[in-house]
Amino acid sequence: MTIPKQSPLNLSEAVKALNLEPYVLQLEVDGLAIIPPEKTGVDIKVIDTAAELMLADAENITGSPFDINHGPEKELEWPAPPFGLHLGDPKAAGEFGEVTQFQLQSLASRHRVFRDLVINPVALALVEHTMATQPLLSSSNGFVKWQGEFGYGNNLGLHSDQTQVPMPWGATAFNTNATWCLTEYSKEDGALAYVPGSHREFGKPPADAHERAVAAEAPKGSLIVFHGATWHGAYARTKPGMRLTLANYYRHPCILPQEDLKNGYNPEHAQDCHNPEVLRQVLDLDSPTPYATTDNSERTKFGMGWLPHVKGKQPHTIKALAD
Ligand SMILES: O=C(O)CCC(=O)C(=O)O
Ligand SMILES: [Fe+2]
Repeated sequence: MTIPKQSPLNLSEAVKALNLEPYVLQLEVDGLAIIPPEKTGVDIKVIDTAAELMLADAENITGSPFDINHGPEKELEWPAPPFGLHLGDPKAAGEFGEVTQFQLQSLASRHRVFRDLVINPVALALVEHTMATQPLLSSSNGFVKWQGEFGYGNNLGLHSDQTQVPMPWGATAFNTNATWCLTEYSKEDGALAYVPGSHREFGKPPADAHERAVAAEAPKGSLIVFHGATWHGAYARTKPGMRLTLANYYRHPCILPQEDLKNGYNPEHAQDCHNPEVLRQVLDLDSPTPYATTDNSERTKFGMGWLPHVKGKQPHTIKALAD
């Protein structure tokens, strides 16, 4: 039998070299794989540093210090209903109690530690497997969560991340999430909820999908990779302390990014990581599209192809076509 080139059954050299076959199997069967800390190649000190950096960022943004064993030290108020997984239900925040979660965005711009996790070879190899092509980064967000009834409601906020992609979906993921657990990650800690095998249902979760959900429990430092079609949400945190995760969210090249990395990324940051060449590729900084049309002089340099000019002369700057 010849396996088609695009088939996810093809194992890449990276998957083989890193001995990731068991996690590929989990991804294929369950749509989600949990990679334990000793297999990620990331020292636990790096995980602790990432957690500290996230807490410092959380304090910067809210004005309240955060204690990993308790949560925010000051009372927080929310100027607007929080953006969450119960979109379309503005009453939800009130219904599910005091809000005990928010998101930190653009972490790959904030510190080298986050960038190094974006290009972690284990994460990239597994994400690449789900997409059967080289993945690009869509966004890099931190989830900051502490004890409270606030969750995503009875249905656990189950959703697929690639919901905006038109159906029919196939085996190839359009988005894949690689979440780093920066703290212990049990159901009581407020872990991710997911429905094993749901990526093979190729669609949105039905109303009773939560009955089949299980917790993605994992020790601190683990990496959880899941296919964009896998139904997932999260459990509320029922014990004291904080749950911190770094959710690095990747995209197939045919999908738009959530963060405008191409135009917004500081090129100096792209150099400041363990492999600048790979980071530039994953951030898609050097691709010819989308090209800018506002600065005419740039068009001669960065067009889709080369533009000819009169032999021996400098290229003309392209002028506006008509005034
Ligand atoms: O951890 C959570 O609360 C949900 C995470 C989620 O839906 C995501 O990262 O796509
Ligand atoms: Fe999600």
